[in-house]
Amino acid sequence: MIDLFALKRAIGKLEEDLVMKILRDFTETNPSEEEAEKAVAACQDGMEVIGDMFERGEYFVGDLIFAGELLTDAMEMLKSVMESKVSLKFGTIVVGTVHGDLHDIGKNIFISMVEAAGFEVYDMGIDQPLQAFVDIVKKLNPDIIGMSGVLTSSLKSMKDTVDALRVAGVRDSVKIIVGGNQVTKDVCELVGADAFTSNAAEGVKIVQEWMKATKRVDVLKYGMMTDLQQCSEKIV
Ligand code: B12
Repeated sequence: MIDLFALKRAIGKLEEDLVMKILRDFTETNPSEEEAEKAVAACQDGMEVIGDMFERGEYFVGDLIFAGELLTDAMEMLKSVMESKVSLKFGTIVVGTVHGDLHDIGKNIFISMVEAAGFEVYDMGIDQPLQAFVDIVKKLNPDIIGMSGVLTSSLKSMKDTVDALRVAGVRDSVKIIVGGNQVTKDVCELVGADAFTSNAAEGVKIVQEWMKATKRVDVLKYGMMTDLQQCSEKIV
């Protein structure tokens, strides 16, 4: 029997050894699908604690980086259980850092969190040209594209990328969320994205809402959603 509160607290406190011990013990008990889903949700809750502490100035960027790595390792351990027993793929999301930008820490944190939330993620990497986004949409037909960028120049790259998707005739086949510390509602509108965020946990909530709207993912699993940063549309 896994102690979900202990798992959430250990993630929140970045206690790597304890997190790994809890999950190792858990996977050795031949857990059920339901238990595995709850373990993923507890990890996600722990990341929200970290996000809150970061916003309050109690954790720093280094802690976020460590948290991203910790969650990646935790998900690796849970994957062995989930791949065989849990069907948690609520949607497919392609995530890349836009052209000219080499920063990927925030992107990787979002990827870890959105994977933990049950999305199938394709990580394009950094400095991705416009055509790479067009090609990947045509190839994978994802539900969602996530674009990351922290440089001022990245905002133009985001807009150029959305324009390229439009010219290629694939813009309307995907939802687009832009992330990074500079994105705002105005930027989102200018870029032509559907939503924006400078908080990975909030980004996860936004994409979950989208999938719930389109694929009827279980609302109760994630609880009540807060006022999300939609760019041009309201969640219904
Ligand atoms: C670390 C860092 C670097 C590292 C990056 C390492 C790496 N692997 O990413 C290195 C050393 C490579 C680097 C290089 C440069 N950097 Co730098 N860098 C930073 C620094 C200190 C931290 C960035 C970071 O990781 N933040 C922490 C993460 C967690 O935050 P985040 O990215 O916003 O991500 C969060 C959210 O935005 C969201 N999110 C992010 N992406 C996405 C995507 C989606 C889809 C979603 C939903 C959410 C989401 O989730 C994350 C968690 O909540 C910032 C300073 C700062 N205050 O940001 C400067 C900063 C971004 N860099 C800057 C500069 C100038 C540069 C250089 C030009 C320096 C130089 N002269 O070479 C180069 C540019 C290289 C390039 N072409 O990209 C400037 C940018 C100024 C500007 N306005 O354009 C900054 C702001 C520093 C400054 N104050 O001057 N940098």
